[in-house]
Amino acid sequence: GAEKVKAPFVARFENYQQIYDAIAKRLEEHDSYDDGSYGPVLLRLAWHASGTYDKLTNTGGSNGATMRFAPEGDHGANSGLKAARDFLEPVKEAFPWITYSDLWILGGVCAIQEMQGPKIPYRAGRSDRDLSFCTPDGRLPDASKDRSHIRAIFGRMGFGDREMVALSGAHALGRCHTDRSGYTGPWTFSPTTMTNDYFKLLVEEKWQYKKWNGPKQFEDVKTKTLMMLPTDMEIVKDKSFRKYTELYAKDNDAFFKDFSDAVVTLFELGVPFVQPEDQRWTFKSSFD
Ligand code: DDH
Repeated sequence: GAEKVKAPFVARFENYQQIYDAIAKRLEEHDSYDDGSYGPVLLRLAWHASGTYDKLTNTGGSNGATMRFAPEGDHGANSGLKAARDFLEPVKEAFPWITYSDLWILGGVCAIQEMQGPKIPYRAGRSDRDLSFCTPDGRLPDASKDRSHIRAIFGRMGFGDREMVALSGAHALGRCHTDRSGYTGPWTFSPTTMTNDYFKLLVEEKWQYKKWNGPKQFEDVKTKTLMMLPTDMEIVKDKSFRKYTELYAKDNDAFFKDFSDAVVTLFELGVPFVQPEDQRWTFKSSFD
């Protein structure tokens, strides 16, 4: 008689939407972390997994999830990201078929959408690789540096000025921690909601050096509660960057559109996908 062959499990959109929903649920349940959300640190994990990409050697990027291993996990720039990796561990246990590298990026997508940001279309297909794929230290930006450093780091990934400014708008979210980067404070008054406030504040507020024992950073003159990194100030001081900063300060829709496009590119750098570009998935948010 005909033999029944069990079809192998091939994950589809619905399976990834289930994981999205599980992450969104955990975000809602664990609301006493930092300013009330793991969202910002989840986004930072996805960005630091991706931002190691080097287009010349086609190394680094989100494929591999090599930050799991000491050489890369211990890089100064990745300080504090264990909180995000640990947050996602129960999700990995519940859905063991997803790779860490796909999960970390899905975490970033979920964080942006759940914090009321734009939709971030997603492709699956990253594989986990061993520690021999860890990238050398120094591929992520150093906040104490200037515009030429920003252009060197993001240019190495393949980005232009407009995308660099759009991506910087992620600093509407989250905060600096003295025990992680050495810097302190949030960039905006609503660090768990995605807005264009980062650009508005850069353009509209007056900024001065903060007087303290820590690294050189800026504070707003009016309330002294918000912060900007030296690299953030370059986004408004450099003429070419400023053009886009002013655009995004005036036009939140333009910011959301450009941010989404640039983040999709960022999250896919160096990944050999099978799923075609025109068949990305867009996940439903918990409030859709
Ligand atoms: Fe960032 N970022 N980032 N950043 N980032 C920090 C926090 C967060 C730089 C430095 C820092 C991007 C670009 C840059 C987020 C997202 C993104 C902190 C503080 C430093 C320092 C870390 C800590 O103390 O906990 C620099 C420099 C740059 C640059 O462009 C030159 C980009 C492109 C993104 C992105 O997501 C696309 C987020 C979110 C946080 C908040 C994390 C948290 O825990 O809160």
